Amino acid sequence: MFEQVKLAYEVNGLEPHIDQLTVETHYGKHHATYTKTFNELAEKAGMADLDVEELLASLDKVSDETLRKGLRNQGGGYYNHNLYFKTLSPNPAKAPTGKLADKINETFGSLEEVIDKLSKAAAGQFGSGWSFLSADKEGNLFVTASPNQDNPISEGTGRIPILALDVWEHAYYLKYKNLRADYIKEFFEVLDWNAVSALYDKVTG
Ligand code: MN3
Repeated sequence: MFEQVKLAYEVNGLEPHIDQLTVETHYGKHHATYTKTFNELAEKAGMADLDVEELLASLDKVSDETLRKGLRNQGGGYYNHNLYFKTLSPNPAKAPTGKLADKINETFGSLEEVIDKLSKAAAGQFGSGWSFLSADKEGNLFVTASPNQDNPISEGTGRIPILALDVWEHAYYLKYKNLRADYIKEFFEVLDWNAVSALYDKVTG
């Protein structure tokens, strides 16, 4: 059974940056539905016992095309939203620490620069999708964007996302309407870099 991550804050905890109705709808409806449907499909595919990252990395083993697409979309939706909601916080650390802080400076020059790259990737994603900061096992960092519910795992890169910025309209339209760039800016006001740093440490051992 793949569990939807529990929110570590109240549904209004991210106000005013991300509003209560958006969290209620996004987490309580969209994410909940991805979770439910993904569990059904994983069961059907006989993959319910796999780790979710392992499952998303082995979609090419699913021969039924409809099932494979379903797992990619629903499993990606389940996974990406777990990452999104667990790295947001009402009291976020505004900068990374330890190994991640060093690697960001080495790779991008500064925290401001990686935020700018992630923001541009998110703003430039045509239609629904995400931007990600991901890491490989050697600790290298990558900023990318993906359409739909794809991510660096289901795209077969072998990289693990540690930061996920949702730019589907359901993530911002209730408050920000067409102003995606405004939402992107506010996302970073509630992004907890401690959580991202911890994920980086986990990926890189
Ligand atoms: Mn979403």
